[in-house]
Amino acid sequence: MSKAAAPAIEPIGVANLPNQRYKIVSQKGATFTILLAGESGLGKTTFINTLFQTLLVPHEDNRNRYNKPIKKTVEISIVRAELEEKNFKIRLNVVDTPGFGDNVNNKNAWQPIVEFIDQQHESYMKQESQPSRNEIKDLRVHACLYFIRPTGHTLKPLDIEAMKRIGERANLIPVIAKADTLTPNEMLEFKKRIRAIIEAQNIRIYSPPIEADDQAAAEHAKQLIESMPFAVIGAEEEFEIGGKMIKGRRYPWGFVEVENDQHCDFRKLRSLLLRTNMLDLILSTQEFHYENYRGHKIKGEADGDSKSIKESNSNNKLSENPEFLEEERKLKRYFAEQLRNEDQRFKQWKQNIHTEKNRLNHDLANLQSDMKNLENEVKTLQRVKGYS
Ligand SMILES: Nc1nc2c(ncn2[C@@H]2O[C@H](COP(=O)(O)OP(=O)(O)OP(=O)(O)O)[C@@H](O)[C@H]2O)c(=O)[nH]1
Ligand SMILES: [Mg+2]
Repeated sequence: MSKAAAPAIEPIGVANLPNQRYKIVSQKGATFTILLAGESGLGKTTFINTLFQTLLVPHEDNRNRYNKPIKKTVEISIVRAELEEKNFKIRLNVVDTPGFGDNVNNKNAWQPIVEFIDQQHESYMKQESQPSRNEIKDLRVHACLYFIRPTGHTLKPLDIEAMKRIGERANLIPVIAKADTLTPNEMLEFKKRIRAIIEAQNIRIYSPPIEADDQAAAEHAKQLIESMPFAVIGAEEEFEIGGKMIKGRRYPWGFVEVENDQHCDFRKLRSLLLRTNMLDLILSTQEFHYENYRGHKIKGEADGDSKSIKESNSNNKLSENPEFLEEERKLKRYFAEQLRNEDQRFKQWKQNIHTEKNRLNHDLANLQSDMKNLENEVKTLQRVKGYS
């Protein structure tokens, strides 16, 4: 965790915040937390440095920074800064996470991120129920930027799963990384495909509200919605072009500018995060995602423990699983067959006993008849010998 001072060189627009639609005027300002998620090496750390280059993460030595590769993020790290413009203060937290993709099995790579989001809701809920609530530490995630690899094809199952889970818990903002690696047409097609998947898979993403009574704001919101998922370029280097220092990436075929709307959506995303929608992101986190978590938690506690709820959910899911249903059918068939065999065996046994009984009865009758004959013989002999 590091703390960075904020030497504001040029205003980034937080002074506009009190004019945003919710117009919360607060002496204390606001706390705003952004979390970065997605595969490893997509430029998450670079992006955040690009977004706040002059404000948030000053590099120890810029000359070295540009010569050596950026270090891989290996653990969740939180960078904090205070921004202040025209007396409006923002306590900013940026949560950088290690990208997934290095493991052989990435199945649950999103787990630490989801846990982090839940833990922050949990911690806020606990602090809220304390008698003194002056010093609440709030790290609830207001915006999660999810970085998508610019393949130009489709979303990976891992992305779909991760985005689903994050979208249920926080304001999810999908971002296409390294936009400079796709042509404008490829980018348009890729965006269309991603939007279709997001809709088909019911992934909940953040959508800027459209203000009916403010036409300019409504127009801007529409533009933002149409641009999603935002295509971004991260670059920490500045080049002198026409006497101006411009942030971008230089290639043998040309120069791509971070802040050029023809090249990428960086400016739109920055506007959404820091100018036009910061307060909406904060309030929707409080009113929707946090309340949702709190509601589930309280309901879970009232119904027993949350584990038993999870278990019953997973049981319900099991009974809908086709593999499980097939297995169940097989077992039923096996038991029915066993029952039929046993029944047959019992009938045969009963039949055998019946036959045996008949045989014994028959033998008994024979013995009785033999006995009768012998008795008669004895009587005849006694008569002959004159005993009677
Ligand atoms: N072409 C291109 N390269 C980029 C862009 N952004 C970052 N990179 C490069 O991609 C590499 C990885 O960038 P990082 O910012 O470390 O990526 P990360 O997502 O933080 O990676 P992890 O920390 O491993 O999760 C670096 O060499 C960057 O210079 C971009 O917009 N376009
Ligand atoms: Mg990183």
